[in-house]
Amino acid sequence: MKTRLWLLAGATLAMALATGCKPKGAQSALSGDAASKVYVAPGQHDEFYNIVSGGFNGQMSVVGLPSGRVFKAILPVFSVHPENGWGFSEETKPMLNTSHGFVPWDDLHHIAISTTNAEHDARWAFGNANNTPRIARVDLTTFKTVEIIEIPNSGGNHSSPFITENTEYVVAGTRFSVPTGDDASRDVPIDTYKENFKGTISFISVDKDHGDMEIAFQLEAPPFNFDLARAGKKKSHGWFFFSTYNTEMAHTLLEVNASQKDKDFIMAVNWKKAEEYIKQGKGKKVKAKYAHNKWDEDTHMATSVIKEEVLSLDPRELKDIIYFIPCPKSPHGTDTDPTGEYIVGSGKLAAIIPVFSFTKMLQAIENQDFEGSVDGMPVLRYESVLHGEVEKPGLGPLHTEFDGRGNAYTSFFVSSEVVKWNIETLQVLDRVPTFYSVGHLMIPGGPTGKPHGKYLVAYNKISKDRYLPTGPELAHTAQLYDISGDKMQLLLDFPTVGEPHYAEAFPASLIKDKQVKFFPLEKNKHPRAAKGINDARVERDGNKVHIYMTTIRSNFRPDNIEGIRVGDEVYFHVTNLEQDWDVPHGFAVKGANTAELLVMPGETATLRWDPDRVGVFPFYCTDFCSALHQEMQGYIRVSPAGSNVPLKYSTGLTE
Ligand code: K7E
Ligand code: CUA
Repeated sequence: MKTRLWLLAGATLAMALATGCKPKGAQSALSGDAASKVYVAPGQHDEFYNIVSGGFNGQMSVVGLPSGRVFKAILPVFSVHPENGWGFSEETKPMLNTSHGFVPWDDLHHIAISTTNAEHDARWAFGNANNTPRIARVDLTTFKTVEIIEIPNSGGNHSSPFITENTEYVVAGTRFSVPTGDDASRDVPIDTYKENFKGTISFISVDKDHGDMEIAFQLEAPPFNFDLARAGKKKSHGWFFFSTYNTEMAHTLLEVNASQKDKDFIMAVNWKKAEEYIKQGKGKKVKAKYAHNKWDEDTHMATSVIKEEVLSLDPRELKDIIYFIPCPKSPHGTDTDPTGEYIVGSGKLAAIIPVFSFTKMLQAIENQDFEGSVDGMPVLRYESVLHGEVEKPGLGPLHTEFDGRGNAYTSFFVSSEVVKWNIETLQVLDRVPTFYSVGHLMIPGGPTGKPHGKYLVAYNKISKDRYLPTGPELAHTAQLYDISGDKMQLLLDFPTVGEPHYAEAFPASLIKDKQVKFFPLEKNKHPRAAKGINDARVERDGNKVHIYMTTIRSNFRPDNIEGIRVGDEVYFHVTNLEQDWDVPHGFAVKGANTAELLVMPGETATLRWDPDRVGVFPFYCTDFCSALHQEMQGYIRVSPAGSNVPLKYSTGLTE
């Protein structure tokens, strides 16, 4: 009977988890002065840049706060983008290379903005690929993805990318444990999970000056699911905290089998200790195949290198790297407060929010106050590490952000609300409904040591009735709250692009005067650049034809091309000669099986075109670049295979 009751309760909870509860009074939550607080007058700029993950669109978007205006709906990262040729041009294809070959899509959940001394410096935005594990780095002076590194020995790169306080490392924890190392390509039965599967945590170093990433080391870990993470900061600098679920180590029907235990763990990692072991030569190199792709802003090209090994540390042998903190129950987010003292666990199925104390954790380690071990790694006693529990906070806690004034804000998926509570006293101070089923929260600077506690954005999973409907799929949604006073106040709903999970925002002043306006032509080292109209030409090399083409308002050179044959591989190498801000030219040719190119001033980009039939094909500029944009066009003539029509090209010579 007990079991049946439990099952029933389980089913109700499961239903609530799946659908969310709908808060009452959906329409009446807005107060009178809200509009003026989000109004940014025409010609004025927003106070914050908000970089938002696109979830299953594999991209990021760039939003202004408080207005909610979208500046860049799509910043391609792990997906192709026909609008500008990302993943279609010859130069960008290597960015999407992996050990599995070209992978033109992924699922991007988390953004990490680079920090120095635990404050945003906003040089780079990092994003994770969940499905085929990768981490990308976006340069925030060009808003372009400049590096992608694949993560080997990982499956479901969800606990990623989270960064240390000086961006020493970006971490990547595997969500799915998998056979790793030499076993990675072994044919093992799934029900040998406990023996053959492993978790891994990758620490990826980031070059202080240029941002270049390398996998510094991987930690082996038990075959749990690693969900989210946060670095320690300030007093807890040198530590990292990972939430885990499925410490039951189930491999099927996790919905039930991974919800058995009363507590899972937050895994505390002493990465400074790991560094010491590496210095002592205690890491071992293991086989691991992964791609490392970099963009070069001088050649305007990406290169992809396949690497073959990583440095691995086994914390079962190397003591004092890993400790487990018991955490109720199937925690999703784990977040560290701005002082670095408090570690908040959000158990999706827990009725309380546990807050752990870093000081107490160190004490418990020192006193060997353990209640057990996992594979020889100590499990600390819950009560010894606990600062306290927030009582009756809500249902289904997911993520916590901080305002820098001693308050925490936790999202509740099931009860669809944001709850504000005091970190010291653990008292609930305020709660507001979200519409509906909130996932991540975002306060500008919220995960850093210096939050700008003025606004909070709730990224909601379901928008239901909030917008005009658009068929079976409705807009995803964000909601902006004013959190500057005692009570939170809803200011604005705005629809979002893709399915946002996490986002980070920082003061616009950090980067707005550092934007690259154009690429200097004299620095263009692209081997097929045409750096002036006199360099424009066409060359044949067997069946390959290279067209060195220039663009400037408002013509292509050359714009008449003849002597191309069916079966040729034609490469349009388009150099944009403009040296001014915001004058891209587009290039599109009829029948191309790829996309257009959108070439920035001073840049060279290449489109491959395989003419499959005889005829004359127009090409044209796609970006309305001047009053004579519509005149920016040309023709390419394709003759039969084997024809002896001579190669000929011109601009304006035949009139
Ligand atoms: Cu959506 Cu961060 Cu993937 Cu929670 S995760 S919501
Ligand atoms: Cu160039 Cu339109």
